[in-house]
Amino acid sequence: MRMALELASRATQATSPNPKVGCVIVKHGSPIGEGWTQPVGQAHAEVQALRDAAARGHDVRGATAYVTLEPCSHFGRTPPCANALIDAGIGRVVAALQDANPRVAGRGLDLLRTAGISVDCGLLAEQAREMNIGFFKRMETGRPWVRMKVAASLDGRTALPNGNSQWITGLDARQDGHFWRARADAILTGIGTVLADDPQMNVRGINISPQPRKFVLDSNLRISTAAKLLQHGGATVVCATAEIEKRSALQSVGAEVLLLRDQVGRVDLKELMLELGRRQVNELHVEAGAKLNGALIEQGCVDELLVYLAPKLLGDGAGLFDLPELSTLDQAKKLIFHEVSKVGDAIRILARFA
Ligand code: AOF
Ligand code: ZN
Repeated sequence: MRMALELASRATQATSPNPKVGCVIVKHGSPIGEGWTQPVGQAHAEVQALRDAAARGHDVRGATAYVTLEPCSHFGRTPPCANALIDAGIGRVVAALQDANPRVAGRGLDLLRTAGISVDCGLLAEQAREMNIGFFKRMETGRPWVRMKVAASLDGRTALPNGNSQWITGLDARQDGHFWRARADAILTGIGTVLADDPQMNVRGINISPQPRKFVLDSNLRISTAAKLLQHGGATVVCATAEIEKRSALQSVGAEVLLLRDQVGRVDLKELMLELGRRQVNELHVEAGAKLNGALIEQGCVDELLVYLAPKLLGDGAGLFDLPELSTLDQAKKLIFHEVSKVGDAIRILARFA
């Protein structure tokens, strides 16, 4: 199963919104077929592994298939993998965990058992879930897994009091940030960041296709049609205003304008998360300023913080999250440190809301 997980990690971002799955077919203790999920619409991991075994001249009858996700049972963009395994004469299937897709959800394992295949499920389940954490979150809640990236000095400052904020962390941490952007289906930022930094909000230095979709939260449509992040298409401006001239100006440069207004005339953040889920965004990467960061946390929209801390002290200056003032400590937002590591000279913390 560890090998199957390694194979799953070879699947590219082009599989999205499909989960990345790996499959190893083992006979007499040796791997005879290996596969991983192909770009969306193409073969799933199991079919690839069966093809690989055939191409290598192996007979898979009676062999064991280790799969990082329950084999599918439905006719989606491709026919069911469970049937492919049955037809090939596989003797045993070991799956890491059940598929959360309601179209599958145990039916794949049932199909295999009914066909007389011996089935076990649960091996390295946690690792398998982590690999597709966004897919599971979306299937279970209709909303994406939201990862918020921030970079600050050791004393939690993102800028000097005069606003100077360029490159608080070193090159290694910035490159690592692109790795996290690359695994996201979409990147969200706010108009404050766009006006201050004019970011491109794309992935650089890693060869991926397609690029993550870009979303800018801009309640009153203050974004310029010349903003860099609108340049190469794939950007959506999320607003709370119906002003038609501003909207058509943005549309004329290829941007999509999405109106999502709550009762007090602001963008409805929870509704935005549901909309992203409907648009099959599994993982959302947020890079925004303290205001939008704070609002998203306050609305319970954030699952995980990706924090880079540089070994510097800035003293006074802007913080990371604008949150309402608390009066008692038990009101504090609670997280658990999921992973802590060093990236270049920075510390990287992945912290999840408890
Ligand atoms: C598998 N093996 O490698 C993957 C699976 O639209 P389709 O036909 O590509 O099906 C997509 C669904 O199949 C997806 O939502 C998930 O439930 C499952 N993904 N299943 O047996 C795979 N990637
Ligand atoms: Zn399948």
